[in-house]
Amino acid sequence: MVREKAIPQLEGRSETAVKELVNLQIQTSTKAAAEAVTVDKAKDMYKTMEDIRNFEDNVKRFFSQGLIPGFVHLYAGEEAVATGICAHLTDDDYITSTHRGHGHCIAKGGDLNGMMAEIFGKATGLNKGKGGSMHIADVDKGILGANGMVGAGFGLATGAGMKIKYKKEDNVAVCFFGDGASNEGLFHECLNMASIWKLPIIFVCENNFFAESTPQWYASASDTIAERAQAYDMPGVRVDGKDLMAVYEVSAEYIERARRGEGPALIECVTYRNYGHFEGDEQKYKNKEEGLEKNLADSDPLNVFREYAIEHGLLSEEELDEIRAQSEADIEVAVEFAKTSPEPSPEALYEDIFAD
Ligand SMILES: Cc1ncc(C[n+]2csc(CCOP(=O)(O)OP(=O)(O)O)c2C)c(N)n1
Ligand SMILES: [Mg+2]
Repeated sequence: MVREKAIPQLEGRSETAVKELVNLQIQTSTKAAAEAVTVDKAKDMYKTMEDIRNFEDNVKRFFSQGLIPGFVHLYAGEEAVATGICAHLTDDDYITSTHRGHGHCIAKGGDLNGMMAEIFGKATGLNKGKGGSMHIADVDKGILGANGMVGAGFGLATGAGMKIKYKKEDNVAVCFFGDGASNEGLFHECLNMASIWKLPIIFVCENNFFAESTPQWYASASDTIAERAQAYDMPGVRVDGKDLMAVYEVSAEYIERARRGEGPALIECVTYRNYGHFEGDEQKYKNKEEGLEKNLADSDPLNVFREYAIEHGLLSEEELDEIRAQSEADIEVAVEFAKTSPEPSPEALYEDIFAD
């Protein structure tokens, strides 16, 4: 049967049509989520979002001062996605990340000092300063690595899912990926394989509507990424990725389902990146001043959560401010650690090349 598309493809997509697309079948947080979450969990999650934001503000600043080598892709604006998902994970669960990976690693428990030093290219970095922003990994925490190859995380997460199933563990693998990556071949191969083998994998699409400068409504044949799940016989759900409690609430169900051995799911989180594709991007393709993109850009996940927490009596404004101050202090320590750490020695070039 040929489905009548809600949105015409390519140049037929007007601003109004695209606006409908952004809000299509989107789930937002409910009051029940405030009753289900503990105060400690709410505090932890807000601290994580603040850590990501403060961490990145500093990376942005020091990159512009020439203190950070290499390339930097900032996650700011998307904090609620990594935080809401990783809040359900332990060190024994796995995540695969992307080129925009700082938020994933922080949310999965990556050490802030080690991460900042890694980005500064210092010997004390999580990966001895050899990986930098795009290759941070901490296997002991289940962080299988940020990744410069768009879509490569699908294969890694599927491998992790196979390992969990083979060893009869009750862990899960979470694969974070972008809207652009969803048009890579590996997306389809891995969703298919995960489904036929009922692997415990949660595919989390961070739909920020751009792959570099290409809009999702231009490049994608399907209106939503979530609807592609149908083709692979798994649940597909679309959630407001600016709304921490919505991500937390919706993902809980699918992560539990995967732990029970009932197979994978696809969660599409609708979000937006605050900055350019990379630091230095002029962003001429964006329009944050009006219409659709203004709405996305104006909705700040940290503020959305603060308002929710106060409105539902979860946390007071004073408590939220205290957490913000603690986060700023922690990131200051991380920056100092990174700045004062030594560079890797020239001999280190020849270490960690071959396995024993
Ligand atoms: C296999 C591959 N193709 C192309 C690129 C170049 N590239 C780097 S990031 C990117 C866009 C990715 O967009 P998306 O998946 O939506 O992630 P986002 O940057 O929005 O987080 C592209 C095309 C790459 N690094 N690897
Ligand atoms: Mg994108």
